[in-house]
Amino acid sequence: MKATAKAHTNIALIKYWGKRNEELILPTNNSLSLTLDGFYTTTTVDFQEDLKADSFELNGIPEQGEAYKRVTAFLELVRKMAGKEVYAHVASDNQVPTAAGFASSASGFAALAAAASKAIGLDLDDKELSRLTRRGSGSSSRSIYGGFAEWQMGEKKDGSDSYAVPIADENHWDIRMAGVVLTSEMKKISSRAGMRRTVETSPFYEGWLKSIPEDLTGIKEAIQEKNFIQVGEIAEANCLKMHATSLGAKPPFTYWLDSTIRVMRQVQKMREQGIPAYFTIDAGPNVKVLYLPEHEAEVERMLREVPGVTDVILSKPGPGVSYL
Ligand code: 2P0
Repeated sequence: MKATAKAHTNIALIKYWGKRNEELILPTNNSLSLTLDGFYTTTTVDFQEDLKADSFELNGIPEQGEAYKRVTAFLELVRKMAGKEVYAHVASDNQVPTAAGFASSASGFAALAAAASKAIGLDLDDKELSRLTRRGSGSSSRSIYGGFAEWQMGEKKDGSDSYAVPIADENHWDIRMAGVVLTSEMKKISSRAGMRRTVETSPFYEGWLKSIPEDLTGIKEAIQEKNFIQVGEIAEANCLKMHATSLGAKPPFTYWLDSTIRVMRQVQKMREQGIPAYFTIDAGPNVKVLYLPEHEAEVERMLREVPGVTDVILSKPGPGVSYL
């Protein structure tokens, strides 16, 4: 009863920012992301009849705190699904620079869901796997697929229609993303807490939600047509709207640093110089920049000259979940 799976992280171009059900992790809107090559988690799950409890090792180090709790709570769901009372050794190897603001929970839970479900004898298809991994972390539902994927929020109370679907795989279009590292400090407000406060208190939240359907239609059309400017304009505006909701929260907050704004300005300067590039920012200060391969050298050079930038990590579209 042992299996190993590998999943890559993803970055949302249309953001997930709020839940309608916290326990089932059901979102308030559809989101759409790009899965990235190079940043992934490989996880082995080994269920053994003689174990008295689960154990979790991350990059060779045994984990006991919050990370362990989330893993074991997730394994509990898998056990219930399979109708088996058996514990597991879980070993994860994380090739995700979390300091760069690349979410490791997306690749982490997608790899765990795939390995655990296979090891315990459940034979899940991609849709079922996406629905399961969603319970670990919402954004991981999109990491089941390579390239572009959309997490459909669904309508049902039990979450049975809330899972991701593929939009275009990693071979559809060679679009690039640079992760711009500004700080490796842990953020003060987790994305979970930040989205909760925003949903509960921000008067801008309603406007954010209203604007999503048009962004989704536009970006899906642009992805199919490989219209880079349309993808970039929609993604950048969607990110700014998400961050605007937090400024309206009570108490207000922002994930941005002064250097975050400097990078945003530098991306605008690239466009003024004829280089099509657009930014997106998640629940943290670091910035991701979308660009095309022919502009890679110039984009990297211009990002590295911004004061406060400590590293720039370049990536291509990556594949969906796989078994090793
Ligand atoms: C996203 N983020 O769509 C958005 C944009 C952050 C900003 O998904 O509570 O770690 O585990 O479901 O998936 C981060 O939230 O949250 C996130 P949970 P998750 O990528």
